[in-house]
Amino acid sequence: MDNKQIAEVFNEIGNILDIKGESFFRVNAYRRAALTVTNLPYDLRKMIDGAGIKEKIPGIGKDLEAKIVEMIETGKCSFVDKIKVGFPVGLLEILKIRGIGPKKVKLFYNELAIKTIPELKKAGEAGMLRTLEKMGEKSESEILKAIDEFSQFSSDRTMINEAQMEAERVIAYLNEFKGMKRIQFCGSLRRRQETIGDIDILVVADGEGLMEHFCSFEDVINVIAQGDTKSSVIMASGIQCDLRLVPDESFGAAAHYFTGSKEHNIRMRDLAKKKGLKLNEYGLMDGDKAVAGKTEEGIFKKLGLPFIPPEMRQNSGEIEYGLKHGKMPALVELKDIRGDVHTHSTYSDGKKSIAEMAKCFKAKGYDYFAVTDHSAAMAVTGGMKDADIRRQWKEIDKLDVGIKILKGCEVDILKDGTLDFSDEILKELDIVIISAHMFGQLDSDEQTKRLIAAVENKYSMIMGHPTGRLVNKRKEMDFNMSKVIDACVANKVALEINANPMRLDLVDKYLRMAQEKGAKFVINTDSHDIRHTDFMDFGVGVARRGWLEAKDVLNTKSWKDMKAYWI
Ligand code: DGT
Ligand code: CA
Ligand code: CA
Ligand code: ZN
Repeated sequence: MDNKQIAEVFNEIGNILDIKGESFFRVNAYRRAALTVTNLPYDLRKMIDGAGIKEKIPGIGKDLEAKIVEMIETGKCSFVDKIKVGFPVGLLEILKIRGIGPKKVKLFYNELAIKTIPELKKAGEAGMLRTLEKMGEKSESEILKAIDEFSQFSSDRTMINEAQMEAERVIAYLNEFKGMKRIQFCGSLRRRQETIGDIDILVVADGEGLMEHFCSFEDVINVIAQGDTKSSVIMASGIQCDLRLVPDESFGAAAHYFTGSKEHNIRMRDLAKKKGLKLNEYGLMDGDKAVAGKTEEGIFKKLGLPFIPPEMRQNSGEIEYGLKHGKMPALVELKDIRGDVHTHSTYSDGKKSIAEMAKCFKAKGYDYFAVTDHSAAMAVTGGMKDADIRRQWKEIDKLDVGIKILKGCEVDILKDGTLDFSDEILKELDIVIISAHMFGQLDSDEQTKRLIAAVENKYSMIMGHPTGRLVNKRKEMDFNMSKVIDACVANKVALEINANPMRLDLVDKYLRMAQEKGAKFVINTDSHDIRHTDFMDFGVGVARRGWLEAKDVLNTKSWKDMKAYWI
């Protein structure tokens, strides 16, 4: 088990004990341990020896340490198995529903014998939840809504950053195989889709022993199939990984086929057919003879197409575009990005000081970055009041770290569309991001009006994570996107592509809509810690899926040129 899985077990123990009514201290010890393990900067698996964990971890006593060692050595935790005996595990599922904590789970179980989500739904629909203590019609209908949301989102698709990390680990391991010649990950991961069903890896190698090597990777917990040219495994993280071994002369054809999307492949096959050829994963065939297949470029070329970047392969007009223009748009690349203008510091809910963030962005080679902490309405984040942000300006003025630090804020859009800082503050700022974090439930008309009012504020510069959706967790707010984009264009408010894998907001379909309307964009990581600063690449991937070029993205420019958009 890795750190994340160990933390999950500790959380699960905390939840079970909590529902069972154990003392706060005992419950909390496990929850805190989960948090500690999650935040460890090293892999616990590398830290154990015969005597236990090599380094003392604050807050982890003998008992918890023994559990960690057991989990790493056996992949199991006998304590959690023990307390699960006779415990209705459906209760843990109910806990995953937004707004339901252990207290409510206990209440529903004790009063109505509810053990599963379907039972909870039935009770809600029958109007039985509202009869319970501290519940009412409103909380009942909110629970029903949350159940709906949950069933819609309880997908087994993995977030792109987790899939990427896993793919990199597998690829590093495969590279240890001595006959390895070429490796390429394909599928939805190469197309930079926001969520990934499974990881597809393609290799060219002297194949003897390759599949044994792959299937004996320490992270593999289940081998679904092991063949000579194809194997499928389940990793400890739960992600499936498919490996295919192909001959070098078919590598391009296979890479194209397994990159997909399926819809793109089907159109490409039709195109080949019209030319009297056959396209499959072995090559572009004229009868028995391959006329292309070693490279993807070769296949596209023979079909009269320029190289189509993987992110565009969605059969959403890319083939028609290529045939018509003979070249594809020059999509924005990570190396075009010159700064990150949505970041947080300890002035609100960021984990690092401005100086630490500055050092990190400087090391990335950026020309500038903006500190954009939350405004006061986001009290849960320790949002800033006037005095706080003025204090922040003084600190920024004093810092001399060799990178331009822009004074900014992520100001909340209040319910009526006004902003959560006065004009006196806003007019002093280099970067004003307007974000809706609250009132996501307004109806579409009211929400549209509210957002447009905020966009029309003369100090607004960037609309942060415009839809508010959270990947696999929360759907987007209900509003008229087309009208809001029109307002952004008219008022010169750039649209953010929030690169945090949890958000990835806006996504391709809106980006293309907005680009057509003449909007400008900014790709930001919304970093709350150093490790988030690497999310930029995921944002760039989404921008490329939306066909954006460097000229559409303001933070590919120098600060001087970027600023000109708002003047
Ligand atoms: P995922 O894994 O659900 O996130 O999405 P993909 O696109 O990675 O799909 P996957 O892993 O099932 O298959 C990888 C690629 O293989 C897919 O993008 C296109 C190709 N492929 C799979 N099945 C078919 C098929 O029935 N017809 C065609 N033309 N291509 C297919
Ligand atoms: Ca896949
Ligand atoms: Ca697959
Ligand atoms: Zn933010």
